[in-house]
Amino acid sequence: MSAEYRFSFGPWNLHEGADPFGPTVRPTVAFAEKLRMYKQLGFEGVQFHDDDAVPDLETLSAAEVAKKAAAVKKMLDAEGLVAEFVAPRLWEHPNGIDGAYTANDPAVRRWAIDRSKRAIDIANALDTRLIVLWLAREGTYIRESKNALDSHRYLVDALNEMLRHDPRSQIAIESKPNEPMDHAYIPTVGHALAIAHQTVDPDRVGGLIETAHAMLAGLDPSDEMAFALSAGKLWSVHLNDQNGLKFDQDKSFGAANLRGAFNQVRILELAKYAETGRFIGLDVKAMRTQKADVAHKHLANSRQVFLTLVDKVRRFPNDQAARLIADRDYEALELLVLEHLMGN
Ligand code: 3MF
Ligand code: MG
Repeated sequence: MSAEYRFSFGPWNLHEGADPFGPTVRPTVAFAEKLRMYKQLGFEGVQFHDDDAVPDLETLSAAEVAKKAAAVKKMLDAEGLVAEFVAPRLWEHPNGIDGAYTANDPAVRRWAIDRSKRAIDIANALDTRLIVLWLAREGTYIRESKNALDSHRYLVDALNEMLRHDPRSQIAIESKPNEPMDHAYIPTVGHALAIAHQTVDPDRVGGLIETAHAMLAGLDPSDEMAFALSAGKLWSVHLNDQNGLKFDQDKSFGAANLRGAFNQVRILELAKYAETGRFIGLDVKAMRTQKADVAHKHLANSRQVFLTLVDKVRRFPNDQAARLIADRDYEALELLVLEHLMGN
């Protein structure tokens, strides 16, 4: 019996369809309504930004934040859902305009760490140990605006303060090479794991790999996953897809590169990721053209593609492949893979 995969997504994946060139095209779905949709779509894990869980948390006292987070925990319980992680959303606040942990202004760096500690407290109230750091604006638009040596030291300082704030929390860094910045400081999971080893507790710092982010770095997402898995450090994924080097598209899983999706599922299967109990997160956006009543299909579809590919991996003709590998006949192996994916 193989373990079952557990699926998650963030409430931001049910969205109004705004993009940098046009306004919203769908009404807002209330948070409680979104939670009701999770189970129907086949998901049990909820990924949170700190302010998805507690809106306007900066204007509230610690006691008020705790109270609101406890109320969200009750909502999750009522729907049979669990929180997977909490991520401090530092990039939308005016303080974080030029970076948060790596801002030049020490007062901003202090703010960023204090807010991250609050995110950890919210995670505890939601009964999850996992904190995700997408380091959105930790980078530069122009190199000369920051001292990158200092920036890396600031990142380690911030991680250390978070690790010390709660000795049980685990921090997964979601690497991404660019967007919104020209260059981000932790572009790949290799950078994330290297910085983990400069902290006071390397065992509690790992990675979250997003398909599109790996592709934007010109890397194969399945190899990025394998690197983290080989170190026991793949603590979540944001599966989606990306059609070449352009803006971060967050397309449905497998929609642009089915073979790439197959290889991501293959590596997760080879590593027995399901047995770790970690979630398969989908970070996918509905197309802007999608009408409101069907603006959730990208989530169920991505999950379905994942499960179909699990089946494809499990039914792959491994004996035939082993013979071709022994013969080093990779042209024949390639055809075997393609025919398997095409259904032959
Ligand atoms: C940005 C992302 C983000 C993060 C999310 C959680 C909108 O490219 O992928 O999703 O995953 O903020 O940290
Ligand atoms: Mg993501």
